[in-house]
Amino acid sequence: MSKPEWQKSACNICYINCGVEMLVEDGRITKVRGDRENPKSQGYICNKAARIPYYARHKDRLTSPLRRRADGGFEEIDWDTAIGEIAVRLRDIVQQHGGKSIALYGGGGQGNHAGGAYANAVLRALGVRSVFNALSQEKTGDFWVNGHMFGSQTCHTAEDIHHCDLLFVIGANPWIAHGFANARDHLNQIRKDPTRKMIVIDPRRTETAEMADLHLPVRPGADAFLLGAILATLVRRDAVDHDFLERHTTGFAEVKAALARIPVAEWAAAADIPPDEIERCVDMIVAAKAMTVRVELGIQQGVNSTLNSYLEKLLIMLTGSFGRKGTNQLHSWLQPLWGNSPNQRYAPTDTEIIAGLLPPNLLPQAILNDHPERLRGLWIDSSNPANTVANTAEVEKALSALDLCVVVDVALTETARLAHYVLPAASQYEKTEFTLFNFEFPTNYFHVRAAVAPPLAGTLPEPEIYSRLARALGLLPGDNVLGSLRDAAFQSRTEFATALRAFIGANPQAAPLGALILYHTLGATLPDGTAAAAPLWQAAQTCAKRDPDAVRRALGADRPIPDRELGDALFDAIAGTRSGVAITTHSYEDVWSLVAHPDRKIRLAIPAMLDWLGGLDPAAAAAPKDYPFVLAAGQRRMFNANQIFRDPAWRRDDPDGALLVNARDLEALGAGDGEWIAVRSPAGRVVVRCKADDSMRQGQLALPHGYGQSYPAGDGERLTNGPRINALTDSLNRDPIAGTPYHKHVAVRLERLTATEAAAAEARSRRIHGAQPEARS
Ligand SMILES: Nc1nc2c(c(=O)[nH]1)N[C@H]1C(S)=C(S)[C@@H](COP(=O)(O)OP(=O)(O)OC[C@H]3O[C@@H](n4cnc5c(=O)[nH]c(N)nc54)[C@H](O)[C@@H]3O)O[C@H]1N2
Ligand SMILES: Nc1nc2c(c(=O)[nH]1)N[C@H]1C(S)=C(S)[C@@H](COP(=O)(O)OP(=O)(O)OC[C@H]3O[C@@H](n4cnc5c(=O)[nH]c(N)nc54)[C@H](O)[C@@H]3O)O[C@H]1N2
Ligand code: SF4
Ligand SMILES: [Mo]
Repeated sequence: MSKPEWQKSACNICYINCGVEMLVEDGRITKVRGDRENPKSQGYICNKAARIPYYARHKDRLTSPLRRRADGGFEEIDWDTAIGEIAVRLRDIVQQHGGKSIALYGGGGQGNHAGGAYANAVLRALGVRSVFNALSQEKTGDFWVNGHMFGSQTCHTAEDIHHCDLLFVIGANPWIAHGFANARDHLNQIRKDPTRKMIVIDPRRTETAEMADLHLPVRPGADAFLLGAILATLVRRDAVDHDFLERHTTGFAEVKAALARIPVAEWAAAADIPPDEIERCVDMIVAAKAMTVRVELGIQQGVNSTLNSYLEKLLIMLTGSFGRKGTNQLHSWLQPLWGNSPNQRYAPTDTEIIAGLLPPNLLPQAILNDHPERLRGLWIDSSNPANTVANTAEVEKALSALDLCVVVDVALTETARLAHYVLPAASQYEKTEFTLFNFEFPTNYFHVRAAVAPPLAGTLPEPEIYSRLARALGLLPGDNVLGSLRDAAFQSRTEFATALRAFIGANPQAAPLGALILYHTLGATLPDGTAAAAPLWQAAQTCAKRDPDAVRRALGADRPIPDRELGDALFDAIAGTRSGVAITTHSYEDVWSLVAHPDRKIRLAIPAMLDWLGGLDPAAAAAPKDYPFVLAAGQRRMFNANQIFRDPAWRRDDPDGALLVNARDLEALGAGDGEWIAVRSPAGRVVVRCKADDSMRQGQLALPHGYGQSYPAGDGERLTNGPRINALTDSLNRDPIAGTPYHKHVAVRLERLTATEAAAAEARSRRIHGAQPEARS
């Protein structure tokens, strides 16, 4: 027995990645607490972090590569066989159909982006260019708008919530879902301080709305009308920041003309918000000295997603709530998490590629289409699309139609069960990890985590998986070649840089494999076994060149660091610190240097958006008669966390993932609180337990995100825990520009069950939850 030890890491449960310390006993994580030395989260954690041991070890952890047999079952095979066979099949597909017929899906989840760098490297070297990712299930409409307004899709807004005196929350529930660091502390501080206010736009009286000074319970899907009415009122009252607009933007006149045409009373009615509440909202905006706008899925996965993102940005800009203390900002990047791909299209589905990514809503079509470049191979890493992409039945059909589907995951997921090969990864606490979710301004942070426990037997960290694949494909040079680069790395960073330049110059075909080359060379010199962080060396050089003063300020060095050493100094700080480190500290005025348009001016008028706004029809806000309820398919709750936890025992409440429904709606159906009920949409049907909840508007329902995993019950049979919500969603219910799903707006009806079906649902629930949780130590 080794001595129990507290070790530093980060929480992998949501994209805030709070710093944590973990007690590790005999190679197992047994306790988790906040890390006070983490400069971003400063000891903060929420209720979910304590449950990390349920992610780290459970009955569905994979411990051997699996190969699908002809009868549909799996057999365990060794790593060499798996990698060798996969390499041959990948080569075959590339030779017959080209790299375009293969795509990467995922490449990282809430806590892990290290593997994505390696997956991308190998697949790019094979000629693969297409990447599907969860970001295009939520944020690509926002990225599209940012591309137009700021000049690059990688310009991304941050929030200075610390210092705002008005927090304007639209379609987000930070008390539960976070979305910004230390969310509950900030919300509490704002509530307690009479000089600071909060407005919330959300159909539901959420935990966050409860704390607000003004809650606008918008009709589901009618945000564009409400935001349009608010903006039009600002313009009519001439309550815009003319000085800001003049100095920093172009196109206000066109925007003003478009907003002036909005029939405010009619749009307020469409949004179901009384006009005097809109006036009150505008009064609060006008009174604020520094407003920060915070948005999330409520509008990004809501009707008119891309337009909503545009209106949100207009609200920021027209009020001059940008580039000052307490307002919205742009932030720096160590390494952008997504790309900039204006005007690129993806041929098989004729879709716009935004931020270099393809929308999962188009995945089934990309596979099943009769297009010459249709997808035949899919490499899935850190994602469970069989549960998280619209229209489960169609996704399953598409995945099953592939010539080759490989899944890299820590767990036997619903997606893995459809793959030809499943490769078991070490968990995020058994290897080096980091995320590129670094969205802070004025000070931005980066955190490289070292392993706190050894890899579970049979698993490999992603850099090892992709190294073996690259070797089997004949892509990665051998140690005879890499050895001399490694020697140079042990001499000095400067010698390494020179040697690497010479090597890539002589071997240009190795350039796409940069991440792997760095891992096997520079990586060997890094502390605490963090070799997997080596690709960040290049990112650190670029970041230091782009923002030298901000990097110097962040490093706070006691000696002046010359430009030529700054990238290395930044990299050493990142690789050498276990609690995370500040990478850039800007002044507020610096925000203009982060705008990508050469004149640093923000473009307010986007013709496609103004056309969309002008064509909005208030009559469209009503629900169809056959499916009279609007379902928010995918609510964040105290105990859900994407597809990260499989063991149902991790939850402290809401074991069945209940359907939230207003008590009056339930009464009208003649159904009782807690009863099992069916939710039906044109795409499918799920049986759920309903829960009367008067925070819900009448006519709106909510099902949780993050359920629907199958897991062995006490008797060993696999049972599905809670709703697979995407059985109800339709891939066509999506944004016309970004292809992002309108998951917050799924038209459904409710059907009462027969006594037999209800009893079966109840019995199944008992079997799932009656199972003894595994021992955790
Ligand atoms: N507990 C928990 N936290 C999480 C996650 C998790 O799974 N569980 N997942 C993480 C991830 S990946 C993400 S992207 C974020 C998402 O974080 P959020 O977007 O904040 O969370 P949601 O609950 O999905 O949706 C936010 C709100 O949208 C509201 N909404 C529904 N329809 C509409 C509408 O028509 N208009 C408006 N204005 N609002 C509407 C809902 O009532 C809800 O309160 O959460 C992150 N944090
Ligand atoms: N209807 C509906 N659908 C939704 C949403 C919704 O609100 N409603 N939300 C959408 C949103 S915002 C998001 S972000 C997506 C999330 O959906 P996905 O992109 O599918 O991501 P996760 O659910 O986070 O799944 C992460 C996977 O990574 C695996 N994993 C964990 N650690 C590791 C590791 O170290 N290595 C590897 N290789 N794998 C690992 C986990 O086992 C899990 O299978 O879902 C989207 N889908
Ligand atoms: S806010 Fe997110 S990262 Fe922080 S402890 Fe909670 S789940 Fe983990
Ligand atoms: Mo997300």
